[in-house]
Amino acid sequence: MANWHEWAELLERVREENPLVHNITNVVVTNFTANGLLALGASPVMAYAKEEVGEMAKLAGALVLNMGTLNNKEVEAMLVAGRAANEAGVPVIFDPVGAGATRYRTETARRIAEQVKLTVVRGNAAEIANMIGEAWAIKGVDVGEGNGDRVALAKRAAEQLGAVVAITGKEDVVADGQTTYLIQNGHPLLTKVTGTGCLLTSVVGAFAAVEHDAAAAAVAALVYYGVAAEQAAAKAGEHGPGSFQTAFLDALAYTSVDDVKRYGRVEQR
Ligand code: ATP
Ligand code: TZP
Ligand code: MG
Ligand code: MG
Repeated sequence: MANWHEWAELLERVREENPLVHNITNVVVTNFTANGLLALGASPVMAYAKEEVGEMAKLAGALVLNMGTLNNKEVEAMLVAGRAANEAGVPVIFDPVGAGATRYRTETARRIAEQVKLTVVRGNAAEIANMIGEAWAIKGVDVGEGNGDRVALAKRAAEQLGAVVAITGKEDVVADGQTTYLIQNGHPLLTKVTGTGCLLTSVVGAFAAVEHDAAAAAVAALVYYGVAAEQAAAKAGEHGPGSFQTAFLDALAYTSVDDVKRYGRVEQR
């Protein structure tokens, strides 16, 4: 298998290069996302006006599009930014938050995928399934009941979307159409803090900014993030979600390449 231990070293490259990550994200997670990217060692910017997003996307190392609290004005800006990023060769990372929950979200996710060349799509199983025209229950923005084969789903989605697909949950799956990886890090407390999925999508952006191989960037980002969550839970988990959130931001800053190599659980499927 590809040596994911080598990919783990991308964490150091992010910290050295401090890439600018342009986010068009949702109102729930904006501050948490900016702080999480700073803790990692990246440089966040949020910019939404259609008059400036093309210019900003071209300056960035990665563009992150997140549909969490979408409206038509923002969708228009996402399309402008996405096309500009494509022109400049800037990777575009997409989080189809709530795809499948309403027709508007499902249609918008598909429209963005049609009009923008996406590098990585990161979502829960329901969002990814609904984005490619398959059924999977969703409750608002959270994955619903479903016991489909997530590995097979990730592969189909990667083929159909022509992008690396990361499906997260208790176990994470990354597929690039040829190879599939399973990552078994993380902690249930991540489900008790809003925006941990959205921040993860932006963290994938930071890794994709420093590494052209998008599957390597996605695997490295996910394993680092899961290990950081485990470290945070060990320090502050018993106090509950509030203390965990603070400890997690700290862990994003202090988790090292060695920690990722030691505690990472990655398999090829
Ligand atoms: P959802 O809205 O369905 O929770 P999301 O967009 O918040 O989706 P998640 O799938 O929750 O995204 O993924 C965010 C992070 O939380 C990932 O690192 C994932 O591995 C982790 N995670 C989610 N659920 C669990 C769990 N039960 N145990 C361990 N880690 C988890
Ligand atoms: N509602 C719209 S966006 C959002 C909520 C609660 C945040 C979702 O964040 P995540 O990372 O998917 O939990
Ligand atoms: Mg979650
Ligand atoms: Mg989400």
